[in-house]
Amino acid sequence: MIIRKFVFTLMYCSLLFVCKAENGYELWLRYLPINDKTLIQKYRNNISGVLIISTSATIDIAKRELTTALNSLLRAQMVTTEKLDRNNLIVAGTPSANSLIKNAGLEPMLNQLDDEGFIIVNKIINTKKCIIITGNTDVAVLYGTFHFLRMIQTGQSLSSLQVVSAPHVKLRMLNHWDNLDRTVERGYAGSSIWNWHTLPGYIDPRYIDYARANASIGINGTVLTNVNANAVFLTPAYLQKVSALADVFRPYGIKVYLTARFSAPIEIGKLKTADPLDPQVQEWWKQKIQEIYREIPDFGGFLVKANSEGQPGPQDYKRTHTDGANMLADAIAPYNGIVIWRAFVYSNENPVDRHKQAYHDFVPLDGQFKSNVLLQVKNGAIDFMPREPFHPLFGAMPKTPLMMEFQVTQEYLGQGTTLAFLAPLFKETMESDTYSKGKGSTVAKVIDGSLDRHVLNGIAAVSNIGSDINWTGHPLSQANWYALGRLAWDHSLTSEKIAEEWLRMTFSSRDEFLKIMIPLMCESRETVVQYMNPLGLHHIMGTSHHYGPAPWVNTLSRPEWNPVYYHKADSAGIGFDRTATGSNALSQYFPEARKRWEDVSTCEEKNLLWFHHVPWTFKLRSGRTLWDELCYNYYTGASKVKQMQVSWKKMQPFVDSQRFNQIDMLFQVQYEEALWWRNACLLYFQTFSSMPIPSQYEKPDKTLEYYKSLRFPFAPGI
Ligand code: BDP
Repeated sequence: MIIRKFVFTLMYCSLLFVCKAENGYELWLRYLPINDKTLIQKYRNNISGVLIISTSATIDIAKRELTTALNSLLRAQMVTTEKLDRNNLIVAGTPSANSLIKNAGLEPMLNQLDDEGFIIVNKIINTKKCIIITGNTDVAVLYGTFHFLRMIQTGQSLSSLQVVSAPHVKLRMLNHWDNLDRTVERGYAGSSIWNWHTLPGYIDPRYIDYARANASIGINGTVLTNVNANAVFLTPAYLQKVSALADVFRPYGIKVYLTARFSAPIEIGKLKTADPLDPQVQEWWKQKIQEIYREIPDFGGFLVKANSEGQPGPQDYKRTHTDGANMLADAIAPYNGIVIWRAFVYSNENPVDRHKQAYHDFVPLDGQFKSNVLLQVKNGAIDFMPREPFHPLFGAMPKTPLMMEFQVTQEYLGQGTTLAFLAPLFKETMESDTYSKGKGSTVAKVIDGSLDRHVLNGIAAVSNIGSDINWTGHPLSQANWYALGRLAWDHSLTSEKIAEEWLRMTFSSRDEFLKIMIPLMCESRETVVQYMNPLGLHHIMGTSHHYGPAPWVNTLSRPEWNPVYYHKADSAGIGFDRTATGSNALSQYFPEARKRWEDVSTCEEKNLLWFHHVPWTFKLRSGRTLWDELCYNYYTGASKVKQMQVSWKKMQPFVDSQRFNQIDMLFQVQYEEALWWRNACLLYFQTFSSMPIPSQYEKPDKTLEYYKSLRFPFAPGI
């Protein structure tokens, strides 16, 4: 008994030791000492030190990362050397900088890699066992270094190493919707991390940590500024600030991009017009771009939101999107810069179903864009909803490289108080079959360029990063930043694998923890769909801030600004008829793709109300009526949040108290919000269905009037 007590106390103390308070700043790069004695010994037997010949700032970063990480993970002092004087060294570098690597017989493998892919192998060189981390460029070596450290952080074996890894897409980017005044549009993690006022003189160490975190997951581009752009960012004083950031990011393989406000020639250039066909305007952009490249020689290019939601653009001058994009593309081409033109275009003057507008505008332009233009398309045709069918533009513009735009910040998925692990959402879109070139023409193949042989290709996501100490506000939302990078590198990774990696590195590798947390993370987004927007409902969030439910709003001046436009509930039923009898948005999909949605009786139920207006008494596959199924989803979704909360409480022994408590409280907030969504939506839709909430469910404790009266004038992110 006494012995048992003693053992228990020892275990408890060791857990306490592991679980020292953490604020989340370290992200997935904590490098805590490995606790498992056998494992640590195995690693120590395989690693004696680091052999890296310093040749560049990037290689120095790899060296620092390897030594500090290994010293900490293995509780050892790593030898650093430039000579192969012992067994079990990590030999890292490019073949051109290190003759040991050059002569290691890796050319055939290296020749198959681009300039970012890497190789990690065991080798015997001059009778010495070693592990080689290499690639064709310094940044490839850095990516390999982070991969190698991830292997150790996640407990993988280092014998028989045969890692050959290259990114699936070229541009792997974050889009910051950050403003001059440090507010962040749709940001829920504090203010912008870019402190424009103190740049370029003061380099906040956070900029370096940001670059390091991004490099660790392969992100190689960052758009620093909001798509609702401000021309001031293109003035000399701000270009110097941007240049200072570019200097910090460069050794980490990250290029900076800016959003270009189309009317900048008028606003900061004092011209009378921004007409893309006006020679003075063209000259103005040429000069501006020259100035940018003088400051930032490896500037990536521009991201442009034009003629959408009130932003200026070429259509203001009766020109097309191609006129606008190509004018910038021509001006930036001499510097190898690119133009990323957004397809998120809808006009509040256009009465056509918003779902159809981008396709209408852009498909006729296929083949007319310059070769350094990409079209950035949101994953769905409406707007980053908790669930959307894939955008019909994917597959419909084979002559234009289409870049994916996801949203990592959770504007429509509960914002800063909700766990919604987004890898399953990203995967769902990427794995959707467009049938554009027959079966298997997945969105992933459109995006990675393999379907239509585009060399330029990419994935971007609206960032969720802010000045909060843990970067993302909700500690578990860090996983979405991580997932974006990992999937952009390799879209074949499963959500479970990504969740597991992230959880092991960010929290704990204990089986008891992972067994609960991997499924919990992976099911979390579906849970959010269930209690917010089940069965294909969409855009019924609160007006402007998009926080909480407001399906009743019908007073805004344009129809498509009102949630009632999207759910169309009436006494007959609910849902948006996008079939031939309605807006016929379905006709924009290839016939094989639309088959799964066309017929109300066979339509995938998760998208039913996206495409059909369905009677309340319609029978679903479960045998329930549509109304009962709606109730079932709202109640099940909310109760799943409760279950997540209960499961999280059991994770206390494996997590430090600071992060444990924060997440614990956030689950309580999420639960209350889930009840709010459930009650408000059902009470409102009930005014149309006139059907009772099935008796097994507890009744909403507040009235519809109460929910309608709630106001959030200071909700973040507006
Ligand atoms: C919407 C956001 C808005 C953005 C817009 C966009 O509410 O703030 O400006 O997307 O992507 O979802 O341009």
